[in-house]
Amino acid sequence: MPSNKIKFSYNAPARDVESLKATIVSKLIYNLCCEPSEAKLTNWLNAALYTVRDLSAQSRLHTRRAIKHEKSRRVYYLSMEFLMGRAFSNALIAENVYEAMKQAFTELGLDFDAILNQEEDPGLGNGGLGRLAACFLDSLATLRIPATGYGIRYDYGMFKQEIENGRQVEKPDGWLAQNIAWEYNRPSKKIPIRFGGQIYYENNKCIWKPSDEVVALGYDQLIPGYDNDIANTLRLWSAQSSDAFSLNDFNRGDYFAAMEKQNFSENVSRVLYPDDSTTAGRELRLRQEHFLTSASVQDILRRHLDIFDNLDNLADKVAIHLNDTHPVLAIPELMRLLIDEHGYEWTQAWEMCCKIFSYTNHTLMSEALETWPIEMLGTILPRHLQIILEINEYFLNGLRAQGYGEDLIRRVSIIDEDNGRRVRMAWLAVIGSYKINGVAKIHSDLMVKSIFADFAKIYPDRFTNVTNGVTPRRWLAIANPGLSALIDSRIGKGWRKDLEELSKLNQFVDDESFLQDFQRVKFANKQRLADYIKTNLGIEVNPHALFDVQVKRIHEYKRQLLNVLHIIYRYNQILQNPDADWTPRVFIFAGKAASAYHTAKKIINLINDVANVINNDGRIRDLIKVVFIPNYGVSLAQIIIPAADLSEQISLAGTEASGTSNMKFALNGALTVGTLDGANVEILNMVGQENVFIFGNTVEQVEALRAKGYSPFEFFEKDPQLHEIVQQITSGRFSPQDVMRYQNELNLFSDYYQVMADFRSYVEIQKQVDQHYRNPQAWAKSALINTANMGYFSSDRSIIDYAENIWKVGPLLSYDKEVYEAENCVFEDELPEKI
Ligand code: 26V
Repeated sequence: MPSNKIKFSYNAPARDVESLKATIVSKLIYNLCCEPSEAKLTNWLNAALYTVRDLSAQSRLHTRRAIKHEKSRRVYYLSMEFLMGRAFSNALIAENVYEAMKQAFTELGLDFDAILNQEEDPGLGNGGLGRLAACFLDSLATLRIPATGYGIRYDYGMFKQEIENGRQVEKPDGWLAQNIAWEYNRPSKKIPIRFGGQIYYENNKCIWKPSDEVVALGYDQLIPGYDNDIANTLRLWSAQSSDAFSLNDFNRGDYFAAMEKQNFSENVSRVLYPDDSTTAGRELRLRQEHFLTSASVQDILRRHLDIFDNLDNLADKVAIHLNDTHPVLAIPELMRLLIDEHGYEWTQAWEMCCKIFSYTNHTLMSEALETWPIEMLGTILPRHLQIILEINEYFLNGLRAQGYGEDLIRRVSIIDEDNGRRVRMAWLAVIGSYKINGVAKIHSDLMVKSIFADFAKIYPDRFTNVTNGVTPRRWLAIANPGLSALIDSRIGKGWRKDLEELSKLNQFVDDESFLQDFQRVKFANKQRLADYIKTNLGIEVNPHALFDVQVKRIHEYKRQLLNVLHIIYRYNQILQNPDADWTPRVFIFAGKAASAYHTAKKIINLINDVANVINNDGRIRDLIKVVFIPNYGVSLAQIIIPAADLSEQISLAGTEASGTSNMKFALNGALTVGTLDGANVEILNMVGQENVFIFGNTVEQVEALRAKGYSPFEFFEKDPQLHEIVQQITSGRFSPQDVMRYQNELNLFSDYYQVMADFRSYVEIQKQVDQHYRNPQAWAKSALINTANMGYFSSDRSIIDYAENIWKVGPLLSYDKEVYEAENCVFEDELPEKI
């Protein structure tokens, strides 16, 4: 039968240099309405972003069609944080137009690197957890797995860090002002989010009458897969006040009341919360968590109903992943929607939920485990609290029926009755998820022995491990073009998609000419960082010195303090013994402290004070330089990590769940000095003990010390050099203008993270580091062995593990228009008779 649908065609975006040039200029004129001769670098960046975005948009079209055609099971990754880094360079690499775009700009007479550097990082995360989410999105798209990330489009991300007189100063990060041309505003994706009010019953049915409503607006970013025709989306929600709820005030003529309400509702997506305990229990944070989860779960159901007639097969088609407990309210929210809005019975709804959710735990530290006062939850989300209580009752009754005792029941109840009745979000996550994983082997083992010990007895099959990984595209291909080119020239380009291919480099570990090339690349990266330091801080560092790097959030458990103690030790030793054969070192730090985390900020102050004294002490003759690089973030990491010789991973054993910078450093040929903590343990297994410097107490030793009553004094007393260092710090040797500065503030004398206990073994291992570095060939060999054996730590491997063992999802087939048309699918390039 002849179709009277309207056929259309569209122009596929071109990729050759000539076309790219023309497209960029067209975008500049037609999308940005900008005169080329007057365009600023940011205008050019945006024009180029529009250009490459079109390429990803085409992949997105194909992906959507493939999903509809295949009716695939899909992954939804819910996270309060995504640290995406720059979009431009990543998209260029993924779409395979990096070189062509560079050439296009060169021919236009513009400095390509300067344009790349115009893009600011969206800092929508605190640290490892948010960056992991970004690496996972990259891997999901590259592995062709249909997935959507959901998060919040905070107006203000992580603050900008400045250092004034050695102290951290926080400045707001208004990243939206840059108006980056990468996202799509989706005005049609408005979702109502309700808060407060009352619940009551009518005919045995619970009715929630909320008192507030905000609207969640969706903003999409495309996540292009590397070298394929797939693009997934990251949808970030922004709050807008709801007309429905402010209309009353307007109608009453109370303009200011209406505006006040508007401000209040829009506050929900205003600012990212810091990962410290000072904000624990803040109401706005709870509202944010509900905002993210309610918008996302409603959107997930809408997407499902776009393809299927009803929700009966939801659990077959949807896997929702909870990145830590922050999005756990998605569980009661799905229950609410299934029961109140879609008419499912309670037990039927619960059965579905228990097949849909999975949860990753990212920390064992008790202060990071979220709990909410029951009254607060009941005031803000009365219906959700009621559902949580029903879940709890159902769960506990089940345990009683199985004969579990009241002691255990008290411990595993979602409601903590001992601390003023609080809702334990991690317990809810475990009870509502079919799989729970830790992020490195040691962490997953400790998880089931410590915080989840009771649950591991109840649900022995739920707990598993998925060791973290990092994306080779950003952390090697983009961050380290020199090393990438060298690797390509010897083993080809396949490692970008299969990082295990790096093991082919093992054949060169004794190849002198290769090692020389490898060293040359490292030196160039060190030079690049030295230039950055010179330009931005005015400090001259010697690129021939050993670059000893610790970059990560500033936290007591990560023990930047231990690093400082070693620097002071070295300083004292050089002064006492100036003519010994010292290995020159540049100690590089970067990282932010939560703005209310007093001790962490003191540590930054100490690093800068020590830097000031040592860098200006002529007797040291450049044998030590200490540099604190402000405002650490993804883009800075891309400059620092490839330049490192030594990677400091020195957390107290049992405290760092995994770490991911440890993987990025080793991948870029740095040797690790580290404790047996997190993924360090697995790195050791991969590279062998000759190529990593392990020191310090093990988890068992840490626990034993704590059990017998740990005292740092024992360690000062038996170690005069340590004693002297502590004396120097506390008596103002590094803060002569303010001698009291470090008297009580560093917790040196309580020392919860056992810095003093590991000091001696740290100093001893650092001597081995010096010795190894003195033999450049041996060092280069170790460094290459590190790079060659990091294949396991690709986030592609992590995602394959999640996909196969947790989510049970597979890759999309290739888009094939002819196949679709032959099957008479609805995705022909034609319009329906009526839109
Ligand atoms: C805690 C909190 C507390 C309440 C306010 C908001 C907030 C936001 C973040 C956090 C920290 C979550 C834990 C976390 O970031 N863990 C890190 O996860 C990395 C990825 O798995 C892992 O490599 C690090 O070892 C682990 O510290």
